[in-house]
Amino acid sequence: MKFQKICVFGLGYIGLPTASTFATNGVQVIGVDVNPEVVNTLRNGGLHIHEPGLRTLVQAALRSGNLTIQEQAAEADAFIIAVPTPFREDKLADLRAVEAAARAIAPLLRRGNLVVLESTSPPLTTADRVAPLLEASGLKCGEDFYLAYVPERVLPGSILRELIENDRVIGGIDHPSAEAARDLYSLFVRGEMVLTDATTAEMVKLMENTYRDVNIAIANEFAHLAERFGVNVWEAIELANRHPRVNILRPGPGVGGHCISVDPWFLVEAAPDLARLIRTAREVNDAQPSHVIDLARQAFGEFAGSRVAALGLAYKADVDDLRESPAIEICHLFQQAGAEVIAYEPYRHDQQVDGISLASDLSESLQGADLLLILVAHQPFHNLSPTVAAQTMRQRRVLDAVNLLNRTAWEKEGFQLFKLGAGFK
Ligand code: SAJ
Repeated sequence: MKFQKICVFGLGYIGLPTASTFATNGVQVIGVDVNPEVVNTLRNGGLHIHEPGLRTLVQAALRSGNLTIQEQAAEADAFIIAVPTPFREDKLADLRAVEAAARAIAPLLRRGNLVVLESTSPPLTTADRVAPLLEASGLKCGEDFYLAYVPERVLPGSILRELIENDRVIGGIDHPSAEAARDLYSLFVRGEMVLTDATTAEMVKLMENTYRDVNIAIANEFAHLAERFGVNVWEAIELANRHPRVNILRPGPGVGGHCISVDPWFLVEAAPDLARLIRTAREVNDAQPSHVIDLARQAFGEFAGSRVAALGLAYKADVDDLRESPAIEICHLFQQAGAEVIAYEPYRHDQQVDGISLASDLSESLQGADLLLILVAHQPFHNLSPTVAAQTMRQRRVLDAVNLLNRTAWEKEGFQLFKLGAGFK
């Protein structure tokens, strides 16, 4: 099947790189976003998100004349839905953006078109929620138009490379739909494309992220056990990982982001009676921020009236994404304990984030601090100097939640260094 013009809904971390990559591969792309600020920023040559290499790619796509950005969708050969599927307060999937996109596509749909859902969704969303909305057009799914679920699997921080190189799971509502979607993605994907049905593809996506969540949960639980038994978990993991079939992940301040901290709930929601381990893993990881403040109390006592410098607010190293960030939750917990928190996030230039003051540089956040919290292992923190910190801070106390700091160097400068999963060891 040939695609000359496609329409991509949602210009976020997935939709924008996808739209731009199609455009730089010769396809005419209409990038649609309901947020007028996003549309304006992109049209004016700006970028509303940080991802290595993305600026250059978007500029190339715009310069080629193949990418246009607008608030309204238009007729096309294929439609890709790459909008967010967050969860609500009650942990149920919020499919409103997916449904709104499907409703917007219906009046534009023509015989022979392809519709692809990329957004992570609970099992059966494509068949039971998206197909009926598209069929409001009067066209029949499978007979008049193709429909497929093709999950994105790219790792924030490496999106541009993984978009092209990763294998893709292509789930068709029927086999011709899977083949049509394969034809579309073969325009730029170099990984293998494996065809299956839509519900299997939905399940595969959720399994991938749930698998990672459960593995991080066990790493976090190992950290708790190590803290109790006076063991350094980082050393223990390194030793255990010498086993040829063991690969334990890293404990940390918690699991954030819009994927791994959210997606497993879609399985819990779909089958609460079956997803017991998955729910427990979510609970273990969600409890990490309060574990961090408990550790800080255990190490250094109460915080009322103290000044706390928090390094990193993003959900993981070297991204600017703050969604579901455990670091933000930890800052709030310190504030609730009466501390004044000054955070520094090198990838953001806001003055405040969710009621947390942001320093404009590292030394401003360290100024007069009684405690230094290392919450994210961003590259710019790797060379953090204990000598400078010792001169700037009021008290030499540090809690490292990500095993970033060299104990010997910091202790040499008179710091009390407490590490998650290792204590003062
Ligand atoms: N984390 C740990 N310990 C680890 C690894 C990660 O605590 O050993 C934490 C991170 O700090 C972060 C969270 O987990 O807070 C998630 O980070 P991540 O790098 O594991 O994953 P994401 O959310 O950035 O991207 C994931 C990826 N999924 C898998 O690796 C199975 C990516 O391939 C998906 O495309 C993405 O979710 C998505 O969009 O679903």
